[in-house]
Amino acid sequence: MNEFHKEASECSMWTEEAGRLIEKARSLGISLAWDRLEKQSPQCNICEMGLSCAKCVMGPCRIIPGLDRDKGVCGADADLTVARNFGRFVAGGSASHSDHGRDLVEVLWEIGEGKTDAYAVKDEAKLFRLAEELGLDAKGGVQETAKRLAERLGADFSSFGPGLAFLRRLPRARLDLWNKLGITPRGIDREPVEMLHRTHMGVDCDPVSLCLAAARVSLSDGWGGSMCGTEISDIIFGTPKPNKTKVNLGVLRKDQVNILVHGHSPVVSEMVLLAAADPEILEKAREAGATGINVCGLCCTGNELLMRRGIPLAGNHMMTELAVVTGAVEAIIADYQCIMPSLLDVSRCFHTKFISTSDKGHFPGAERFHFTPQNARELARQAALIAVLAFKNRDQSRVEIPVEPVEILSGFSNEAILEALGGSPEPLLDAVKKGTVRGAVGIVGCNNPKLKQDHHHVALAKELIKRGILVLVTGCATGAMGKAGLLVPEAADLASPELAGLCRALGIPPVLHVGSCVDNSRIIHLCALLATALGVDVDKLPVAASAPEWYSEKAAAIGLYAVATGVTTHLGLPPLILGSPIVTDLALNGLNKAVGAAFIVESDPFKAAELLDRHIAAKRRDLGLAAGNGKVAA
Ligand code: MSK
Repeated sequence: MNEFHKEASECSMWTEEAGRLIEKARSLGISLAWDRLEKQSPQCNICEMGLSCAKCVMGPCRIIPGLDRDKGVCGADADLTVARNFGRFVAGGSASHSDHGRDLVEVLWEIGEGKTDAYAVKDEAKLFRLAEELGLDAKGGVQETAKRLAERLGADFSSFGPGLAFLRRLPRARLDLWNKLGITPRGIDREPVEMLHRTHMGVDCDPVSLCLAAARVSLSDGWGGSMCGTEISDIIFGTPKPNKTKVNLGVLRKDQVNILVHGHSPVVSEMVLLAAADPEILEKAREAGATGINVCGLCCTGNELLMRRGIPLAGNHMMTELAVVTGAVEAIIADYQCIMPSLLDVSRCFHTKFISTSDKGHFPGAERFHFTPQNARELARQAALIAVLAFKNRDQSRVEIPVEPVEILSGFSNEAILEALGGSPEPLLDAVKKGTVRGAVGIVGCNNPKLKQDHHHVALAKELIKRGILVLVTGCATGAMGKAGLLVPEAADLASPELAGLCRALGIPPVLHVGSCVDNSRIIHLCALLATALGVDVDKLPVAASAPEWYSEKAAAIGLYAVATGVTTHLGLPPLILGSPIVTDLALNGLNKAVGAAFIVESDPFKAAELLDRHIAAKRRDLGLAAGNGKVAA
């Protein structure tokens, strides 16, 4: 055991299930993310500060203020270099979410055109509701309305459309503020492209202007691409309703063909689910010696299936390599985003087949299928058959499934939350006014090998519910909360007496699973609904967001669109901006003056809970509400 591993073990860097499999991987000589992090350490602190620039070949430059290297070759100083880098970082995250949203718009359009028999509209009521909300003619049939809606939302990707359709969901005051600041997003594709242009050498040289443009980019994601992804996924695959399922690696079956769907989009995974239930393929699985086919999820593709179908979630981001190390996985069927390239290497150490399905996501060495709405059914069958054949090569003596699964309750779409509350936001607002619910925090995002695994998510959530603050959870935070037993109604025992009473009356957990990465759009939509019902702007609400273990460009985009929408956001790790006093001050303070919300950076989850509690207490005071019960911040 080397020093890094020793230290990590001593302070329990990993969850119990991870620890056992890390030992197994190490004994097999398999390199995991933690090992690679160690080899990369110490990481370059110039890059960590956001002060390196490789955007042209006069460089690369490293800005080291005070060491006579305070400007790059082009003359960019620390503030400009950091702002340019941050702008591109946010553009990367926004483009990823929005391109995912585009895929859903295109599938809806194919349905509308009658060009696919693999996909159909499952939630017709939501289709018509959304069409009406957006002012479309919804008097035609399902197919015609699907096409109209797809074309309307498709226009939002262009610069020449009528303006982002979902902006009408915002309180007027927020929209006026964005217009005043010049950050109202104009087109879903336009904003990230413009950011790439602005950050080319010799375009936007003002760090503040670049940061405001980054906010506009992120808003094109939250109120554009991501919201399209969420809403259309609901229409095509069904709006989630509360359902019971299970999480952790214990959901893998020793006696069955295990298929893990990984990535973000429900488009492929829903077809895999159908293929796994095909009697012909099930028969082939039995012939191979298995008792059935077990489809489970990883990361946000997992969250999509969990929310809508109750499909078990095998693991979050930092569990993906370890899922293969169980030796029980026949195939990983991957779409895009957050899929570590190392999964190919780990899969090669076992009998696991790695199947890529997106024309955008190439993984050298993978079995490669290019799914389209036309061939999706057939390719999903072929992928399932590959998994079935791989079962014959499984060495059962190498299988180690380290834990028993844990039950969770999932499926809390906004529709489901409002239905549980009687159909309108009023009962939730009443509970907030009375202090039964002191406020709400959305805990979102990833795992990061730099942090003690899952600990920051779980500790923060426990502290918040104890203080009477409802928690909404998305993305990879879900696996952490589920494993800790926070996603079942019984977790009410850990909440303040008032919040516990409400949860027991409604039969819901104090930590509600609301979806995948793109489904953070549900949270900002709910905030807008509550603010409108209360007659205030979003920044006046006793709410906040947190990404305690984030790692990705997408998480930065989510954090920034939350803040720009008026939701103060905690980060467990700082973005790569600390090399710029201007950008750092803007993120932590200046944005408060501009948009009424800012970032809080705090790596200790207990201190973070205290800070978020104080923020919520202040918002309650400003609204003239009593402090509310639970452990109240001074
Ligand atoms: S998958 S962006 S690790 S939440 Fe959405 Fe998880 Fe973060 Fe990827």
